[in-house]
Amino acid sequence: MTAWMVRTGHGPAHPISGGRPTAGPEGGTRSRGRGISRVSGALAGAAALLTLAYGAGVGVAAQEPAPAAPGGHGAHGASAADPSRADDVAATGGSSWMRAAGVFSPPGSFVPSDALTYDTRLVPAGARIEITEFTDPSGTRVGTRLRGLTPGRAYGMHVHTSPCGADPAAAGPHYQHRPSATADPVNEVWLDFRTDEDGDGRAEAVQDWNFREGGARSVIIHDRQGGAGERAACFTVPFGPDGRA
Ligand SMILES: [Cu+2]
Repeated sequence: MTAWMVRTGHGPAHPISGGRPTAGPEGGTRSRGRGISRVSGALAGAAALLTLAYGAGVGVAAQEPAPAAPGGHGAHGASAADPSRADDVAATGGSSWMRAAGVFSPPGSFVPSDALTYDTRLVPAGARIEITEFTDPSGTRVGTRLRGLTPGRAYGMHVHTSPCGADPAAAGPHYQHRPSATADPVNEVWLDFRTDEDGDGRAEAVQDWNFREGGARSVIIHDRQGGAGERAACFTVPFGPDGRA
């Protein structure tokens, strides 16, 4: 709990909670009317783009080889280079959709994986992770689904800055929207979850900002919830404003 809401920087005191900041052209003047209708038009265009992006995402997914069926713990997939990975990326206009899936194994395993477990009591070899990212000009939505972890246990998870390595520290610190600012779920992406009786869990985080290109490259699963904890596992994910890194 020590790192919860810790302020590490010395910038202006933004309110931590309170939802989305009132960004936009309204400023001090209360001019409505035309501005609003222009915004509405833009929103309608964005909605059309979202529809296109979703359609494109389905199309890309349909062309991919089917990922290994969930539930087959311990079984390896059939694809060539990295059997744990099945990424789908679709981008249209200002929005994009990305999915990455992995099967955890310890560093140095015979079959290399982008999903590494450093503590097999908490994240057993063969446990599975899926990360989805949807991004458009209004923000970013990151979701995760996990299978085969310890049943009935609380885990912490965040987006980190660097790809995973054999050393748990390789993934670097938390990704922060405002660098060196507050360590909290508004300025960072927190995906804390609790597993059910089968060891499965899920979480979702919605932000009103987008990742910087190449700035967010992994998720870390921690042994406890909140802003800190031991690094139990890591999954390298190509987060990005356009779903690629
Ligand atoms: Cu973390």
